[in-house]
Amino acid sequence: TSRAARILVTGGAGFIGSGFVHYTARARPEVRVTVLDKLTYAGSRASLEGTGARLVVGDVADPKTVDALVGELDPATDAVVHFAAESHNDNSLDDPSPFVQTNLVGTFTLLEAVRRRGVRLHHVSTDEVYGDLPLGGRGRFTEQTAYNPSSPYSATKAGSDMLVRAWVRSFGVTATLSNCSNNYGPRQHIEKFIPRQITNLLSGRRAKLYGAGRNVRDWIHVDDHNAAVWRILDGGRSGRTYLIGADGERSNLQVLQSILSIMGRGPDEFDHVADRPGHDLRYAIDAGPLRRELGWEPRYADMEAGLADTVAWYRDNRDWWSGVKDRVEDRYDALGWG
Ligand code: NAD
Ligand code: TDX
Repeated sequence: TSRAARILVTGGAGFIGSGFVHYTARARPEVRVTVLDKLTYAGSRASLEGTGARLVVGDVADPKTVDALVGELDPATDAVVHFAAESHNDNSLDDPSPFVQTNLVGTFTLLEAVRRRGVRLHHVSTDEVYGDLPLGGRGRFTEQTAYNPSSPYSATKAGSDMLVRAWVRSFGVTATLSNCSNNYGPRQHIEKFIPRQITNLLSGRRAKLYGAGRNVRDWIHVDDHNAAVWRILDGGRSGRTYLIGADGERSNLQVLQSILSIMGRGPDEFDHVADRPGHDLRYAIDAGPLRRELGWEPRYADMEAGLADTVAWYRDNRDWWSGVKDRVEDRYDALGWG
């Protein structure tokens, strides 16, 4: 009998990576999971509680650590799923340096390890590599859309995607890529839009909307994203890019008003604050090929229900976030926007 497949999950103590580990524990209990995570401000051991995953604290840009962990994997059955990144646009405008180091040098380091060891890689990326779309339009991003990133964050993610594609073509590395729209759900760091507003309201602060709130994001529940990643691991073709999105376009103002309503507040109980410099206007994903070729469908069709679950999670898990709340808000106060 063949032994259970193993996966190495980089960034598995962060928001989406820990969601992936929880999802795997539920849906693929036979898979053995090792997490490689540096436990930056964005990662936490608590996010892996109850999953049975093994956590190795280390840097994806450290070749010795990465080569040893990739070397444990069997090229015939196992894979690396690469979530580790610096992920917050606002932070990248304040100090881009860790973005270049982790997103570019880290992805390079991992690519060299999978190249040496012949192990398959799945690279997790973002729709922000395509830049933004005009407000009010109907166009959507496809795999053919030209890369046009706006921020230091999205530029380093775009560069990491290009490295993966080049390693496939130049060195024959086996790798798939996915570019997903904005995720929401449990265990998202409270610097991000949705959990920031929820925890502001839970801690006696006011919600904060950048500019007029007309910018549009295409929201997807984190479990739908991770179900799609598993579809790609199972059936994706090497060298291909799959766009992941759940037709969840909403303006920031709409999302905020849903949160206010779920939490029993009035629709005007928020502050307009200074806008993010270079703020992308609109993102929208055409996930047709993923649906047709790999048979993926989102389960959280109703964002209101997903948001209500998310509000409940932050209400029930104050210990997970309350210790860092003051620091996150002090940082926003110092930034000059937000
Ligand atoms: P996150 O910031 O919540 O988590 C990132 C994790 O990576 C943290 O646990 C952190 O400790 C770890 N990490 C950072 N630097 C590291 C390093 N040098 N070595 C090892 N670990 C390191 O991010 P997230 O929102 O969960 O995003 C995960 C991935 O998904 C990223 O690649 C991001 O670009 C991508 N993505 C995110 C979204 C979204 O809406 N959040 C959408 C599409 C794609
Ligand atoms: O307090 C806020 N008020 C506000 O109006 C914050 C933190 C954000 N916003 C706005 C900015 C964006 O238009 O909300 C929108 C979402 O902001 P973020 O949560 O910072 O996400 P975004 O910049 O869209 O990027 C996210 O989606 C794509 C993730 O952080 C990225 O990692 C992912 O690649």
